Amino acid sequence: MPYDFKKAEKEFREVFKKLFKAKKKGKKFYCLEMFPYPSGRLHMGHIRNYTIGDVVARFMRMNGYNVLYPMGYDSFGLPAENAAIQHNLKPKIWTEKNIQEMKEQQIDMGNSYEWSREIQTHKPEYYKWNQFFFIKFFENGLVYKKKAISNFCPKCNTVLANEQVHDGKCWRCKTKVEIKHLDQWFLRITKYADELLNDLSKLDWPERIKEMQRNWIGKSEGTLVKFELEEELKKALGINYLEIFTTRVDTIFGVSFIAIAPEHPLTLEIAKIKGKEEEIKKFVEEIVIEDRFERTSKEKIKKGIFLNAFAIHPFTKQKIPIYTASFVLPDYGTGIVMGVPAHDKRDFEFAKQHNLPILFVIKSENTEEAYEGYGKLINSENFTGLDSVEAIEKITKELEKRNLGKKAKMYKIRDWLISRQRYWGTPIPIVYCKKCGIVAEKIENLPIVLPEEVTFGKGNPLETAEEWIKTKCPKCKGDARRETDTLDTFFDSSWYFLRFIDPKNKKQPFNKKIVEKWMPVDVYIGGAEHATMHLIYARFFVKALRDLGFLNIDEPFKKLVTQGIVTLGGEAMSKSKGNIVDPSEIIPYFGVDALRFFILFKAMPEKDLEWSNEGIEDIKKFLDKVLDVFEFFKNGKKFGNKKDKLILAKLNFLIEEYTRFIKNFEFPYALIKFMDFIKSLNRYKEEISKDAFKEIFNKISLLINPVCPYLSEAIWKELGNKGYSSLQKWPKPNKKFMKKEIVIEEDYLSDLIKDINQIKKITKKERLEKIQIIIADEWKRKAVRLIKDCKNVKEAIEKIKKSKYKDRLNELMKHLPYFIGIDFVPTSKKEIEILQNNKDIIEREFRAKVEIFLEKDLKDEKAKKAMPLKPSLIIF
Ligand code: ANZ
Ligand code: ZN
Repeated sequence: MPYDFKKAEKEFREVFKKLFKAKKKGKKFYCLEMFPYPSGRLHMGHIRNYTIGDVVARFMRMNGYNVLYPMGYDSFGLPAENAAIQHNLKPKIWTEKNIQEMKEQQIDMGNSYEWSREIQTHKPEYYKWNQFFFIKFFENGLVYKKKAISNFCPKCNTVLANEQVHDGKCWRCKTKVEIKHLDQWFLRITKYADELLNDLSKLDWPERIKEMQRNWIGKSEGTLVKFELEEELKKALGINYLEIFTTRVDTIFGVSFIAIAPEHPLTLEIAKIKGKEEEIKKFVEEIVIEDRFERTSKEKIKKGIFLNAFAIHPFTKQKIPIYTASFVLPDYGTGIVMGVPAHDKRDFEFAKQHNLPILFVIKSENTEEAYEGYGKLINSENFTGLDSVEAIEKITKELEKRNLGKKAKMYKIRDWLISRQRYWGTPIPIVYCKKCGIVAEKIENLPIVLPEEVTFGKGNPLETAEEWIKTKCPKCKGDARRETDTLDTFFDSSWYFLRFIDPKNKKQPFNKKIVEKWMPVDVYIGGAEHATMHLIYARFFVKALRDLGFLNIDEPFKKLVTQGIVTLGGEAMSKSKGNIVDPSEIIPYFGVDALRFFILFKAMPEKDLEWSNEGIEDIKKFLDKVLDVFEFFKNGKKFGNKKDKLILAKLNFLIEEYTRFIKNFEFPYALIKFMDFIKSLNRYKEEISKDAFKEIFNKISLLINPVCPYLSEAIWKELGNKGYSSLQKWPKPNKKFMKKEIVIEEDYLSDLIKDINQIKKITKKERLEKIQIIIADEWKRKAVRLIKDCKNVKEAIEKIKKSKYKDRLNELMKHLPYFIGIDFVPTSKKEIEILQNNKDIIEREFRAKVEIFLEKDLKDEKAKKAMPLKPSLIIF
C-alpha cells in the first residue's frame, strides 16, 4: 500500500507549526540557517539548506539538547523596490505577500522551527535596533562619513560596498560598476582586521571559506621605504621623502622608477610644480572611472605619465624618475610603489612602454620576462649572494638603521561602505543641522520610521519625502534635514541571530544574559556565496558589540556548514539556463519526506547535488516499501520468530552506525545503512515475531524522524504511541543484542545478493538460470588475516611483499581495500556452511539454480578471483 503522504502532511503540518520551543534549562544547542530574502518562492537551494538544518535540529533535540531553531526574513532590499517601480506595488505590500507565501512553503517542509521567534527585518520593531547600533557606533567612532571614490551601479542606482563588486560588476545585477566621488557612510571594519584574521583559527569552518576570508582581509607583511626627493621638490612640497610599501625589498637594487597613484594628492601637487597640471588633471579624470579590478589586472596595458620629477635611491643614490601610473591604487599601502621591472610583470610592461631600464637583481635563467620568484641576489652591492628571505630581513634592518625604512603590515580589506541611496532599507538616524552639523538622532526618538508616501522611479525615492526630511535638530531644536540614505541590508543580517534569542525585547536589542547563554551559534548552515560579505560583517559586528559591552563572545558561528549547490545537467539551477526544478511541483507527487530523503541521500552536504527525477522516484518507492512492511506487520496473523535474534542484532548495529553518521553530517552513509536494514527486514518478515516487529518499528519511527518527519509521526501514531515522535528520546543501541557472529551470516548474504545483482545489471541479463559461487582457498584467508589491521592499502602491500605470499601478490589484489580494518575472516568451511544454509534464499531471490564450489575444484580463470567473504561469481 502506498504511503498516504498527503494525509500525514496535512495532519502534522499544523502540529509542527506549534510543537517546538526552546526551554529555559538544559544543555543548549543553537542551530541556525541563513535566513532568506523573501523572493516569494522557495527554490531547491533553500530546501536543501533547511533540510540539512532541520536534521541537525531534530537530531540534537531528540538527543536531549535544549535546541534553539528559529526562522525569519531578511526583508529589506532592492527587488522590493524594483517591483514597486515595475508593478506599481508598495514595497511593503510586495514584501509581506512574499513572506506569507514563502512561510507557507517552509511550514509545508515540516521543519521544527520555533515560529514564535520569527523576525522580519523590515519591521520597525527590528530596524529600530539597527538605528540604535548605528548611533552607538557613531558615538564610538566606528561609523564615519567621508567623501570617497565609490563603486556605483547605474542599474541599481546606488553605491556598492567593495565586497559587492565582483570582477568589476555589480554582485546583484552584473552591470559594470562606475566610479563616483560621493559622500558616504562607512563602518570601521579595518580596526578589526587583525582580529578577524587571527580568530579564524578558532573556527570549525570549511578551510576553503576561511581561506577566502584570509584573502579578503589580505594581510601583507613588507617594508616601508623612504625615497628622498630632489631638492626642488623638497622645498616646494615641504616634505623630504616619498614613502613606498613593498613586499620585495630584496629587489630594491632593481628599482628603475617610482609610481604614484593618479588620485594621490601628491600627484597633482608635483604636476603643478612641474608645469604638467592640465595633462595630469585630464589623466586622473580618465583613470578614476576605471575599476579596481581592471587597473590592477596583469593583462591590461598600464597607463602612466612621467612627472618630470626625481627621487633618490636610498642605497645607490641614483636619480629615480617619478611617474603616475594607473596600476597604483590610492588606498593600498601608501599609494606609491617602487617599480622593479625585472621582477614584477606590471612593472616589466610599464618599463618597456616607457623605455626604462630592466635590471635583474635576483638570479634568473630567462631575462625575456619578469621573474617574480625568490632566489639569490645579484647586482645588489653588499647584499649580493644572499637569498631573498634573508635579504629582505637584512635590507630592512639596514634601512631602519639609516632611518629610511621599517617593517610594516598592510591589509587589503577596506572600511565597509554601508549607505545606500535607496528606499527599502533602514533610514540612517542622522540629521543635518546648519548650526550643529551632523547630529545623531536621540535614542528615544527611535525608530525613525520609513515614510510610506514617496515617489519611485528616479533617484532615491526618500528624497521625495519632503515632509519626512524636514525635522528638528535633536541638539538645538532648530530646523534640520534628515539623512535620506538607508543602510545596506547586510547591516540587518549582521546581528539577526542575536535578536532571535530575545526577539520580543522592547527595551533593548537583546538581553545580554540571555544572549550569553545561547551564543555562539553551534551550527550555521548556508551557502558558500556568503564566504566574504555576510560572514565577515557578522563577525565584525559581534566583535564591535563586544567592545561596546553588549555581549562577551568573540565569534558568532562556531561551526559553519556550507551546502553545495543543486544542479541539473551539471549546471547550477537558474532562471537564465531554464533548468529549474520547482519544489512546489515535486512535493505533490512525491511528498515532503521523499524530497527531504532524496536531498540528504544524494550528496554529502558540502558537495553539489545533481537533481534526478528517477532518483526521487526511487526514494518514493523505497518509502512505500517501508510502509508495505509496516502494513504486513499490522495486518499479519501468523508470525514466525526464527530471525528475531538476527534482525534485532541488525537493528542495534543500525542504531549505532546511523547515529554516528548523522552526528558527523554523513547523511548519505546513514541512509544507505537504513535502506539496507529495511531490505533485510523485508526479506525475513515472515520469520519475525510480533514483539520484535513492534520494537523495530518503534525504533525506526524515531531514527527516521530527522529525515522524514511526517512518515515518522504517522508510524508512531499507528503504533498506538502517545505524544509525538519528534519529542521522543533518540534510541540507544542495546549491546545485549549486538553480536557480530549473528549478523556475519546475514551481512555475507546481503553482500552476495548485492554483488549478483550488480553482475546481472552489468551483463544486462533479464533472467538468470544458474549461479556458480566459488569459495576462496584457505591460504588467501591466512594472507588476509595478516593484513586486516593495516592502516591502508599501501601498508598492506608492503606487508604482503615481506611475507611468504610475496610471489602471489597479484592474486590477492582483488578487493584488497575491502579487507583493511575488517574484523572477522571466516574459514572456507564456515563460508560453505553459510552458503548451504541460505542457498534456498538466493535461489528464491533470483529464481535460479545455485552451485557452490571450492576455488581449487574449478578450472575457470574466474575462480582464481575468489577472495574470503567475496566469492567469485559466474552467472548463466
Ligand atoms: C616592489 C616590488 C618588486 C613589488 C617586485 C613586487 C615585486 P601585496 O602582496 O598585495 O601586498 N603595491 C604596493 N602598493 C600598491 C598600490 N597602492 N597599488 C598597486 N600596487 C601596489 O603586494 C605588495 C606589492 O604590490 C608591493 O611590492 C608593490 O610592488 C605593490 F619584484 O614593490 B612591490
Ligand atoms: Zn542643531
